Amino acid sequence: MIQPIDVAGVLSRLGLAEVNSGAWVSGPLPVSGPVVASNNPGTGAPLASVQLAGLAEYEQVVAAAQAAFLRWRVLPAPKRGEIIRELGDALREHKADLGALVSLEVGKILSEGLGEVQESIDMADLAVGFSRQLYGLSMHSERAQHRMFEQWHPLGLVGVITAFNFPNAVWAWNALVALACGDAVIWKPSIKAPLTAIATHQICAAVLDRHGFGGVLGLIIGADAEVGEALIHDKRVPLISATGSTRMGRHVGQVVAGRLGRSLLELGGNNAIIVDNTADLDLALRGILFGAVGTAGQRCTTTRRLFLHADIADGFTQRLVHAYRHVRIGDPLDSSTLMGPLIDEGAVQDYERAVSAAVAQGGTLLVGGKRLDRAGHYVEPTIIAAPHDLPICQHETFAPILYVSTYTELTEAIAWQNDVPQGLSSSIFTDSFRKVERFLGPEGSDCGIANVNIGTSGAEIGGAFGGEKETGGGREAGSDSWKAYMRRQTCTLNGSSALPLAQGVRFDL
Ligand code: UN1
Repeated sequence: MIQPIDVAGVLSRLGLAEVNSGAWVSGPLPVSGPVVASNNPGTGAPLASVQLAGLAEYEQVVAAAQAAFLRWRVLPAPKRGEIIRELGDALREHKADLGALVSLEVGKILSEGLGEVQESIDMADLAVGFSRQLYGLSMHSERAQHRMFEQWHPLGLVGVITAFNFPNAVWAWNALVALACGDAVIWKPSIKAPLTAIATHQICAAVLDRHGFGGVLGLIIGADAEVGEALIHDKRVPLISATGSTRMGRHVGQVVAGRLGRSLLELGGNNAIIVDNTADLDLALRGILFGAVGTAGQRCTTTRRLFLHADIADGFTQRLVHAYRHVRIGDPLDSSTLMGPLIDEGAVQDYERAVSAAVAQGGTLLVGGKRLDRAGHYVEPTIIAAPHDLPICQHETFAPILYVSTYTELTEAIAWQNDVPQGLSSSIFTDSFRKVERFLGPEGSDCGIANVNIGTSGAEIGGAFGGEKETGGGREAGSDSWKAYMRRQTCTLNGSSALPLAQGVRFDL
């Protein structure tokens, strides 16, 4: 069923004009860069445009953030939390329109567009909780009548670089926690999803403005080579949190390390599912479909590799191929669609190149493999039977391509799953407790995320999110990820009338 969506209504209710500024503090700043359209990847038609910001506007955004930070950092954290609660309410109020905009701008199906905004709302709730739980440890001093403890202070300006595929939630993972921690945030979104960023910024900046803290959120949309480089080189920005490709993250990490800044990197994944011969195969089928086909394969957590136990491999592969043939591809706003388009023509070409390379290297195409002959950037979800060591299986292609191999020993499957440069997400389907234990133990999955009887994608925000190796090592969202956005201070207080030195050192005149 196509549900007619009033695109003009969505855009206008979200405060978007035909041409929008690429630089924002409380409101839009005047800009003079080139005007770039944001296209609906499902049709190729432009939704609205953004006029790009340059270095002069970047300086204005930084200056506003610096000034606002000085006041924001001294507002007690629970009071900051009260304002973040209002941010969550504002996102709730605009969830329907913002979710539709996510679908319109990046092509994910509406239920996922809405789910993404829900993820941001959940982050607001979590950040409100954090605002009362920025706990430091206290230690027993080795010296009499001395007291030691750690406390956490706001860090400063946080640069948040986000990718097109989660144009709303990844900002929220970072920004809402950073705000609870007392930081100011400068957001540089992907140039492929600027409208979602502008809409999100306006909703949230209005709340902060109402409380006199407009400048703590800044938005800068411009060329990577210009404003992106300025941001990562900027010593006034102690933390850069970047989500995107490993290539981008390696550059960001090196530049930020070069100025001894802090970076939080959430980069490429190459996630695998192991389906054991003890698995509930119906569950596995559904988990793989969502993991590999959902979001048209454009999540960093997308399932890209599948290891099937030899006992079940043939029959299960047939079922999977059958299911792939029935995936409804089309308009992401049609409620019966399961898979929308890729983001742009470049992504379709990457998909085509990966399919050809896999076949040239010895893989066998089982289903899919072609772009669809229609407007927009649609491709078929694809399964390729591939020996686990095919060179292409080492790479993340941001598209719905699944490489399938067969194993006989779990040890072998775990070794294969770990034998890639990336280390984000992993999962096993099995009803055997012992196999679960092997998968989750120190000799098991080497990823930041390890799941049992659910797929690799769709993580909840309560756990720390991120991965090892070339995934970059950063952790965002839940657990104690907030610590990345603060500076830690160890304090030793002497309440005695003596001055004993630690480690028994004597230094008497
Ligand atoms: C991403 O693709 O960058 O776990 C993030 C998931 C989502 C987040 C994905 N909650 O799939």
